[in-house]
Parts: sequence; C-alpha cells; structure tokens
Amino acid sequence: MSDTGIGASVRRKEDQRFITGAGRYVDDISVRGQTYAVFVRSPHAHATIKSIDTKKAKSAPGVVAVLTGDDVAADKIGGMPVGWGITQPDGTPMVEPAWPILAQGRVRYMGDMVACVIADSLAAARDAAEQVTIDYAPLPAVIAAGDAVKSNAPQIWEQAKSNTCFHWQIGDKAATDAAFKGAAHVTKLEIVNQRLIPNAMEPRAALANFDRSTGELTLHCTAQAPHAVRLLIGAFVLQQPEHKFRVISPDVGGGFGSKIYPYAEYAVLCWAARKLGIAIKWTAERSESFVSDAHGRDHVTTAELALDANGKFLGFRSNTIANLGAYLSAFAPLIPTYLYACLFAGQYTTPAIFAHVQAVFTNTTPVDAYRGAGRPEATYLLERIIEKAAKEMKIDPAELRRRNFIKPDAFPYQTPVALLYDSGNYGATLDKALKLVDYANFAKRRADSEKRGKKRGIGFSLPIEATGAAPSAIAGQLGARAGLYESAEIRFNPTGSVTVFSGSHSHGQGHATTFAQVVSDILGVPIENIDIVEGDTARTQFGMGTYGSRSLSVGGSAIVKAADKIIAKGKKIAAHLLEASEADIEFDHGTFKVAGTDRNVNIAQVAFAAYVPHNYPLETLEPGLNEQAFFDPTNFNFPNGAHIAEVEVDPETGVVEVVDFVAVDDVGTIINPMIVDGQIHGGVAQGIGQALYEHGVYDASGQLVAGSFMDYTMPRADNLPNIRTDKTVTPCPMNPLGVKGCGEIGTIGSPPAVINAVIDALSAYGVTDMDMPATPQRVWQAINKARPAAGAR
Ligand code: MCN
Repeated sequence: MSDTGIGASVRRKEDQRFITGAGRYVDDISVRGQTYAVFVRSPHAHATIKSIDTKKAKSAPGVVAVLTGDDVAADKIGGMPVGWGITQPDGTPMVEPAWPILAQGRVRYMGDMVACVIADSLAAARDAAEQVTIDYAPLPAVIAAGDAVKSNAPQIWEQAKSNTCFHWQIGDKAATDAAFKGAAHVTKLEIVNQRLIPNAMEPRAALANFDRSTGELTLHCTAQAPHAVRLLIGAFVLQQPEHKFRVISPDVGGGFGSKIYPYAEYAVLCWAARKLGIAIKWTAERSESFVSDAHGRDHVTTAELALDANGKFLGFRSNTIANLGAYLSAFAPLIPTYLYACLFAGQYTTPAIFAHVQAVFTNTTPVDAYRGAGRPEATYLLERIIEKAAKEMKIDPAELRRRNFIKPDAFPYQTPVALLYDSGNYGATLDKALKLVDYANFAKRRADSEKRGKKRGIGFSLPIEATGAAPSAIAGQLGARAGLYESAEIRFNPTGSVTVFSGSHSHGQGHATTFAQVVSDILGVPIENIDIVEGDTARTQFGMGTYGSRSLSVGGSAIVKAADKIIAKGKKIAAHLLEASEADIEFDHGTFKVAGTDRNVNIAQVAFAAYVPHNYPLETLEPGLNEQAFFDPTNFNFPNGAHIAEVEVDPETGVVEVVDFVAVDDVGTIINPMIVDGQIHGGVAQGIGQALYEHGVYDASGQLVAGSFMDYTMPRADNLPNIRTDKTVTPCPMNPLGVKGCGEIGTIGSPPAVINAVIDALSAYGVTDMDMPATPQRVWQAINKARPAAGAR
C-alpha cells in the first residue's frame, strides 16, 4: 500500500481551503446587477387564501416584481415533480396531488410559499415582503400521523381520502401469521420515530441567472444531485431544455439528505429570472430553513416479534403510519417503503416477515430523506424489539442476536423482504464490539456507577442497510422514475496531470481526497496531480449525485471503469512507443512495460504522446487520453455493524450521559480509514442527537414550536463520548473496489443502542419503554412513576 493509495489515511485535500475560509459556497457567488428574493410564507398550518394584495409591495422602493400563484398559473408553470411512484396493494397508484411552486388558493403548512418579492437589495425585498397583505381564512389542521387517519380529521387533499397517500405492504402475510401461531413467546412494541429537522450548517441558497443573449439559464444552488435538479426542474416545472439549463452546486456545507431534491424556491427563482431576464439570489434564513427544508422520520408503528422457546425468531410483523407532511416531496414515497421495511430481516434469519405502511398527509413541512432515510427507522424498530424480547425471555441480548445471525457461508442471502444480501460476518463484528466495550466487565462498571449514585445501562444495536442507491433496473421495477447509475470521466492533460469528473457530489464526505486516492492507486499518478470536479452540469457527464451512501460504490466504480479504459488505450500507445506487441505490455502503478524486459514508458509519457502525436499509431488510434464510463451495479451493497452504547442516568435529574459508544462496522474495503471513521463519528453524533435531544415539535394548531436553535436541541461536542470504532472487512462482490457505503451507518445504528441502554439503566425502576428523545424530563417522569422498592438495585 502506498502512503496515498487505497487504504491510506490521507489528510483531506479539500480541508486547506475550508479551514482557511477559501471555500466557495452559493452565497459567496454574485453576479453583476443581481436582485434578491424574499419569500412570503404562510403563518397558518391550513387556510384558504381569500385574497392577496401586492399593490403596496410592488410600489415599494427597489422592488422589481412581486409574484404569486396566479402568475405561476398564468405562465402555465408546472408543479414540483415526484421521483418515485408507489403502486398500492389493490393495484391503484398512490395519490399524487399537484404541488404548485407558489400556493394557489390554499396553504397547507406553516411556511408554505405564497409570494415571492424581488428587489434590488435584500433589505428592500424584506421591507416590501412585509407589505404583501394576504387575507387567510384559517382551516382546522391535522399534525400527527396517527390523527390524520381518524374519521373526523380535517381533509388536506380532496383526492386523498382519510388523508392517505398510499397503502403499501411487503412480505407474506399468511406465512407470518402462521409463524405467530406456533410461537413460544411474542414481544410487542409500540414506538414513535420522531420528526427531525436536518439543520445543515450551510442553509439552502440559490442564484438563478438568465442570459438573454444565449437563452441559457444558470442556477447555482445547494444541491446534492445537480443533474437531478436540472432534469426535474427543467423538464417538469419550467420546460427549460436541458442544453440551455446549467446547474452548478459549488461547495456545499452539509446536506444530510435534505439537499437531494429540487425545491420550489429554486424553481421560482429560475422561472422569475427567465421571465424578467435578470439574476436573482436567495439565501434561507435559519428560521426559514426550519420550516422549509424537508424534515425527516416521523413514524408511529406497532410491531410484534415471534420467537420459539430458544429465542429463535419465527416471524415479524408491523404496521406503520408514516407522516409525509403537506405535499409529496420528490423521494418521499420511497423512504417509508422500500428503504424501510425491506430492511426488516436485519442481520437475522427471520423466515416470515410482513409489513404494512400507510403514508399520510398532514399540515406539516413535507418529509423526505434525512441521513439514513427509512433505514434508521427500520433498525430502530427491529433492534428495540429484539432487545425487549431478550429482556422478557431473560436471554443475554448479544446471545439472542447471535442465535439468529445469518451465517457467513449463507451469502448471497435472500431475505423474505426482497433484498439479496451480498456479504458479511455478523458474528465476528459482534465479537469485536463486545471485546472493545469490555462486555465481560460491565457488571463491575455498573456497580461503580451505582456507588456514584448513577444508573448505568448498556444497549445493543446491530444495523444493516442497503447502500449504493442504484441498480437502475431493480429501482425502476420498484417505482423509480429515473436511472440510478453513476458516471465518471478521467481526462489526462498533456503533461500527465489528471482531471476526474464525477456525476456525484461531495458536501463534506471528502471525495476530492478519496476519489483521488482511487485514481492514484490504479493509474500511479501522484495524488497532488489529480483534481476531482463535481457539481456542475456543464462540466460533468450526466450523473445522479450523492445520497444513499452511494458515491464510492457507484461513482467510485465508474471511475475504476474509466481508469481501466485509460489503461487499455495506454497499452496500445505504449506498444507503439516501445515497438512491441500490445499483448506483451504490462501495466503496473503508472508504468507500461514490455513483459520480461526493462523497456518501459510511464503514464505521463504515454499521455504526452497521445496529445502530441508525432510518433503515434494514428491509422488505428485517435489522439488524446480521455475516457468516460457509467457504472450501474446489479445490486445494492449491505454495510452492517455492531454498535454498543453505555449510558449513565442521574436518577435525581433524569439527565442521560452517553459514557461510551463502540461502533464496529463492515463497510467492505476501505479507501481512507480516517475519512470512514469521520463519517461514522458524524453519523453516531447525529444518531445520539435523535436518541437524546432532537424533536421537531408542532403544537396542535400546526405552529412549529421547535423552530429555532433555542427550541430544537442539536447535540454538541460536550454531549458526545469519545466514539470508539473498529472494522470487519468482507469485500462487496458487487463492485470492482469491494466497497460498501459508510456515510449513514452511524446514524442508523446509534439511536436504538442509546435507547436500549437508557431502558437497561432504568430497568431497576421497572421501565421497559422509552420514547426518543430521552430528555431529562421524560426520563425523570419514567423513573418517578415507578420508584423502586427500598433496597432494590
Ligand atoms: N469511503 C471509504 N471507504 C469505504 C466507503 C466510503 O473511504 N468503504 C469514503 C468515500 O470515498 C467518501 C466517504 O467515505 O469519501 C463517504 O462515502 P459513501 O459512503 O460512498 O457516501 P457518499 O459520499 O455518497 O455520501 C453520502 C452520505 C449520506 S447519504 C449522507 S446523508 C451524509 C453522509 O454521506 N451526509 C453528510 N455524510 C456526510 N458527511 C458530511 N460531512 N456532510 C453531510 O451532509
């Protein structure tokens, strides 16, 4: 292994820019004469718009335009598109209500956009926005998923009876019901997976610029998938031809899923810029982000696990109501369905599984992918119910899981819920985690905590996820309305340096470093001579972007394919230069050599010959050294892990401290161990945030009361333990690098580990259940409902 190749902890190339303030984010970009947009948003969760008076605002100083839903309708601008369709069990399609880019006649959540004010300064736009007078007739609102399906619930969409967007199910119901009949023990669980608000450090922003001379529209925006934004907004909303529409996503300060999909603000800016022939900029305020970035999670579920007398899982069944918010966001239908219930086998051999999901509209911000997207909800449900079963059956929780593992020789393993797992060694991963956390001495640590007046608990979670969002063919059968491959181009420059263009996009994951490591390792080019270009539809081939921890396994594999093509062409050039037969040319780390001799040329010389073809086989070969590739795998890949949390609870205050967290993960072959650890640390921090602190709370009328950092608690450094990591490596057979995704496993694994640990700590008080976030108030209330008998541990 070279010190910059695959497997090396190379320092992140991009960090010099970021930590010296040289990062270039959307808000850093300005064009001459640009104007500024401010959106007027609904203060009501649900209301009819009786009238909008824009007269005063239009005549305010500096105002260029004030646009409303009427203007959108007059210009025949389309609604926001949905990228995934669901077919219901009865064969009918899901309900897909129109989502106009500015509200028309009715608002359906607090923050719904009613008007856009454009002015020559931000201050003027803000002042004028206050002068838009909207007469609302408030309507009753429904907020909680469980309430949306009640017979007296306010109806949000005429066509969605009982506020239901779709019913969906997977698995064999009859076989699962039969499995329950033969069970020695059944564990039941009712859980809520609370609403989360993503809160990327950089708020969403956009700058739309229409060039009247070329008819080209350029949109700078904070996007994880710029080509998808161009396709969906260009083709479905604006009818702006793709060759006249450039989307650039420069540096992005975190996205966590919330910047995947196109947003209506971007569509409004593009439409207005084109209509008025100007440039318009918008940057979200933090309070605006709280109400307008898509939210995550928000499920209520009842589930049952059937076991035999030895703790073998016989069957699992569940019923979930998933909150979609007021409108159908681009990938919302996918999250509580295929990305969720298809993971219900976990790491186990459960033979019969049946899941039903009812997805409902409510008067809340639309819900879509948030780090893990469906998979944290699945793991939370499964790993909570397994831990509960272990406690009820008095079987050690690690042992119960071990009895049910899919064994290493069983791969590829077909689960009863559609997925075909690629590889894994779950027992080895658990063993490493148990050793790392020193499980054998937990009782001693618990006794030490007790002496300090603290209750200590340990909790397990063994996550598995499907990453590498791709196989286009499978995704298409399941409802995807776009391809899910990735693309790459490797362009040698004449003097041997390399520019790599990827259809993916980094927003903190370190692609500039890890992708360069892959290229350097394969082609033998020094890492400092390799640049990675992403995020610009005019520079890169059509690509699908970053989500579902796919960039390395799908995008990195496209890079490998392009590199293979470079080597193949390089061999032909080298054969000519070395006057040898192509079949005799070997390539090794940057050197083409005639087998069995010391005659060789390096890849930089080959590149030079390709661009200065004075001595070149022009009759059979084109000049240049520049190759493109697309990669579409045949399956997902399946990272998995064993996460163990230890917590201490102060029974006087209810405060929970995570005192230890161990994450052993199998993410296949590792390109950069330091970056993978960073991804897992960040993911675990986010999961601890969900377990203990974060909650997107609405009041009954639909006001987002957790709408600022004063009310929505993000985890801080002093809330986190020193997260300890280790790895098991079972290379993925589905891609040439053998890699699995690592960007989400921490977020998926950690919430159940922490909550299981909290419940374990409180077991002395008879506590068997705890909702997230386990706030001091919730914990204190749980303790004080059932004070332990004197003398109890
Ligand atoms: N990697 C590696 N070896 C592996 C797997 C990955 O070295 N076996 C490296 C990759 O080359 C890449 C990084 O680890 O540099 C993450 O790779 P991957 O798992 O392929 O995930 P993506 O790059 O596609 O990132 C997406 C993923 C998701 S879905 C969310 S959400 C998320 C996340 O990554 N959002 C993030 N991590 C984030 N990190 C930051 N800083 N900010 C976000 O918004």
